[in-house]
Amino acid sequence: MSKVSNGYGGEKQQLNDGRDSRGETAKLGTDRFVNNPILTPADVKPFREDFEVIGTFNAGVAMYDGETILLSRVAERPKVTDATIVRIPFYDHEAARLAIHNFDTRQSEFDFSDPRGISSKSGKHTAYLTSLSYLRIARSRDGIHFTVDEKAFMFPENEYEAFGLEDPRITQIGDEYYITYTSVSSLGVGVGLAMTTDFKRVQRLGLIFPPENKDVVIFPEVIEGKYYALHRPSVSGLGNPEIWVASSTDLVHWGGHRHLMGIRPDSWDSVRLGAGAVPIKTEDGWLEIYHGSDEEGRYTLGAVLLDLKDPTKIIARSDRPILEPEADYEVNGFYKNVVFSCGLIAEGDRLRIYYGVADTAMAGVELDLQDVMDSLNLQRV
Ligand code: MAN
Repeated sequence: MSKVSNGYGGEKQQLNDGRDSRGETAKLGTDRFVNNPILTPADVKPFREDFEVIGTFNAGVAMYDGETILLSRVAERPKVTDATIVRIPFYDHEAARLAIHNFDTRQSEFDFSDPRGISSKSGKHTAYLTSLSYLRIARSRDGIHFTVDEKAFMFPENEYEAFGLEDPRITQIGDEYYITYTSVSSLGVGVGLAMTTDFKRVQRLGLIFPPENKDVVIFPEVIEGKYYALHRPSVSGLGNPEIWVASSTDLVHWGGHRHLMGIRPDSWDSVRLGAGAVPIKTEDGWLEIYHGSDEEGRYTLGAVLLDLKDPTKIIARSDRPILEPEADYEVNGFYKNVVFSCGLIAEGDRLRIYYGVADTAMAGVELDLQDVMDSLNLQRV
């Protein structure tokens, strides 16, 4: 039996069947923080008075100066009084300011059924997002209670970010923290790279993956002379949204693309996949916590183990999820049934996984590394 929790789980939260995460019938993912959700829209002051915060979720995670940093995706939208109007915020790069488009929902040209975006009825292609996301820091001494910075850390400032910055991952390499983030605009969904050394100032290093791509995580060290990253081209037509791997010698130019892993029919990861947390190094391989979704659009976390010297090789992949939407705050929210991790902290044999819930808030769960390793199917890949 591994070491006991260092307090994040507290008196364990029990779900549904009341099983204890350490009991005989224990299943993964029941050791959620008792304070969940640990960061909610009510904790974040809108960046403008006429806006409201609808989500603070999918945060990148780092330890800096003794603090846990959650670099949260904050989604805001203009307040509305007339329910027939949808107001779309975006960054107008030519005018270098925020602008708002008003849409009358009684108009027939667009489909408003997905709360996340407006699509053209003909092509089912997303035309606008209903909120603007940017990145804001929440800091904590104990990893549970967070204080949100007054101002944004990264706000849209170029044409590739006109519809927002989303779902950051933070990779520490030496004293430098590299941030990959989804860069969204009418030109498509690509991936930007930025770097900080102090979580005060940040330098943008440009778009590293053009549209359509997202869910990029960079490995935290050079492997046999190269940097590696997982990425997720969002193919349309042929192929599926699955996880690929690429390498680089400078973190900016990526090549050597290989398909890493695919969806599995009739499974919890049957429709789309994406890398989640930054991979962690274990004795047995690089452990990656990824997300998969199914036909119902339910997002669940799984694990995959990659070769230490060649992360293009899969050693094992979990058959069953390590965390699935079950708690009320995971099931209900802006976009229902989502657990989505962009970062974790590994402390000895415990993993403190932070994850976005229902595209609304942030939560945390502690898992034994051994339980996650046990969930991997070491025979069949
Ligand atoms: C999907 C969802 C949204 C996100 C857009 C653009 O629709 O993941 O949350 O805003 O893609 O990335």
